[in-house]
Amino acid sequence: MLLNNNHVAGEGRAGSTSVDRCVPKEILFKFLVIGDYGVGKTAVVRRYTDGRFSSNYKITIGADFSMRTLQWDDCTKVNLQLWDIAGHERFGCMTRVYYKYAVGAAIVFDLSRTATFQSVRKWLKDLREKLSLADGEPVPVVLLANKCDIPGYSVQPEVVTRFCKEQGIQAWFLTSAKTNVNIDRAMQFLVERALQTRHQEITRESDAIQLNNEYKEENAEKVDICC
Ligand SMILES: Nc1nc2c(ncn2[C@@H]2O[C@H](COP(=O)(O)OP(=O)(O)OP(=O)(O)O)[C@@H](O)[C@H]2O)c(=O)[nH]1
Ligand SMILES: [Mg+2]
Repeated sequence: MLLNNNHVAGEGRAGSTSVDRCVPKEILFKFLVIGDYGVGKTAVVRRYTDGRFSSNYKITIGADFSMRTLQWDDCTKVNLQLWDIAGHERFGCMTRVYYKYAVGAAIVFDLSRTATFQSVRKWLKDLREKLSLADGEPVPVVLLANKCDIPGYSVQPEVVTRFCKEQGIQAWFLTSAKTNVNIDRAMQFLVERALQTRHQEITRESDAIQLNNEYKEENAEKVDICC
């Protein structure tokens, strides 16, 4: 699927008319999908990766992963690896292993079960304790308030917004895996954030290499050649 290019300002595009000048790149992002059992993580991943929904609940054991490839812009292909982590407590001890190398996370809660919103704090804490980016910064997180198709939910939007602000969660979306509401938007947001972070890291690394080279050149001049 070709996503809207407007969403990737500054991400290595050589300009809208200079397709021939861009360097084609293929990026792999590992994203986590976490949250309490039964909130709809598997349903969200399935909706996003193969456009289907099933109302049968089949508990996830350990973790599953699915892929989706996005032709992000003329130069960039993004391969998304979505890790659907079991929400049941008995699998909690394995999360450190599953979190490794992830560069983004979607935390899901079920709007029809308030307790699953209260658990978001616990999932976020677990995530931040066990995972950070190479530079030590926290990974981008998006919050999915799922099952918005079920009427009469009691979690108030302003409460979620305040919570996200307090906790440094970049965005949240009302979603429904069942009726396909905002699943693509939420994942697109996470890809944008991951691309921005990657871009900043590359810029920092190339600055460091340049500084290092300048330092070497400076010192090379100072070396006395004897004999
Ligand atoms: N109405 C409605 N039901 C949903 C939605 N998303 C998931 N469900 C249902 O909720 C139940 C649990 O969904 P799962 O995706 O299996 O939940 P999970 O978070 O993966 O659960 P674990 O694997 O145990 O951690 C299933 O019966 C789904 O059909 C939704 O957006 N709306
Ligand atoms: Mg599951």
